[in-house]
Amino acid sequence: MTSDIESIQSEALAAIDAAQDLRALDELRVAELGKKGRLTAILKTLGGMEPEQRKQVGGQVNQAKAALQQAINARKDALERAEIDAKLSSEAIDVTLPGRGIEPGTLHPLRRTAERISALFGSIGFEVVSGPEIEDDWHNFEALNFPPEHPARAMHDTFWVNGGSHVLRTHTSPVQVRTMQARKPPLRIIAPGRVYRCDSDRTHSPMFHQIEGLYVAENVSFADLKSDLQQFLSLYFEREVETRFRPSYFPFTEPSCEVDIRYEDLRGRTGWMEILGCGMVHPNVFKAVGLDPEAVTGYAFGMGVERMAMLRYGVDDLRLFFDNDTRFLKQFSAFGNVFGAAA
Ligand code: 2NM
Repeated sequence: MTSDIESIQSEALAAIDAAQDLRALDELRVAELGKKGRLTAILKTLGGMEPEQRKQVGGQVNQAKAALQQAINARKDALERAEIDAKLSSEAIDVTLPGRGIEPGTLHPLRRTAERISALFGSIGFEVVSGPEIEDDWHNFEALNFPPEHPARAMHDTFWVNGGSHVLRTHTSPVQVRTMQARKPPLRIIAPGRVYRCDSDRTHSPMFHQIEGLYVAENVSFADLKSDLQQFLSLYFEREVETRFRPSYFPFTEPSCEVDIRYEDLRGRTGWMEILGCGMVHPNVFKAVGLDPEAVTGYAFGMGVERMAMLRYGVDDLRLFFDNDTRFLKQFSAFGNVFGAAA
C-alpha cells in the first residue's frame, strides 16, 4: 500500500511538472485529487483496515495529496508567469524606434494665392476688408446698379435664401458698397472672399473665390486703373506682362473693360488670355451709397482667385482645388515645393 501511494505520487508529480498549460494542469488536479482519483479510492478502503494501518495509510495519502496540491500550485504559478511573459514580449514597445512624427500642415493653394494677391496690392497701398457672405438684395444687386430684370439676378445664377430677400453673395462687391457707406474717401481697398453662383461643371464651382478692388478719391482716372493693374500683374506673374484693355460691360462700372494678358505657350505660340474685369465706378453706385459723383471718381476691378492660381501653378482642372487630395495640395507647401520657395 505504501509503495502504491509513493508510485501514484511520483507519477502524478512527473505529470504535473510536464503539464504544458493551465487546462492540462486542471485536468490532472481533477484526476489525481478528485473524487474518482486513485488516492481517494485508497481513502475509501480505510474503513476496512486495522486502526494502526488506517492511521498510517490515511496519513500517507493525506501527505501525498498535500504534496500534489503544492506541486499543482507551483506549476500553476509557473505556467501563469510564462503566459504573462509571452504576452509581454509579443506586445513589447520598442522605445528606441523613432516617432512617426506629425507633418506640418500647409496653406491651401487658393488661400496662398489670395494672400499673395492681397500682399501685392498691400504693397501699392490697398487695405484688406471683408463682409458677410449672406447679403440682402440691396447690397448684392440694387446698390450696384443691377436693373431689376438683369440676368445675373435670375434663379439660374443666384442662390436665394430667406424666400428671396437674401442671397449668398454672387461677388464681393457688396463689401465695397458697405465700406463706401461706412467710411469717407479716399478709400483704397480690396475685398477677398468666397462667392456663390448656381453653376457647376469642369470650369465652374458653386463656391469660388474673388478678389475685388476699389479706389475712390478725387480725380481717380482710368490712367490710374491701367497703371495700378499693369503693376500688379507684372508683380503677380514675376515678369513684364503685356496687357490689353478690351471694352466690356458691367452694371456697376462705366466704362468697363476686360483685361487680357499676352502669353506664349511651350511651342512659342502667342495669344491673349482674359484675366480680370474692371472699370470706372458708375455714378449710380456712388449715388446709392451717398457719395457725390461730381465730387469723387473711382475705379474698381475683380478677379477670380481660382483662375489666378491655375495660371500661376499650371493647374488645368479647377476641381483639383476642391477634392482635398493631399497629394495635390502638398505640392504647394511653403515648406519646399516643386515650384521653389516663392509663394
Ligand atoms: C468686377 C469688374 C468691375 C467692382 C465694382 C465694385 C463697386 F462696388 F465698387 F462698384 N466693386 N467691384 C467690379 C468692377 C468688379 O469684377 C469682375
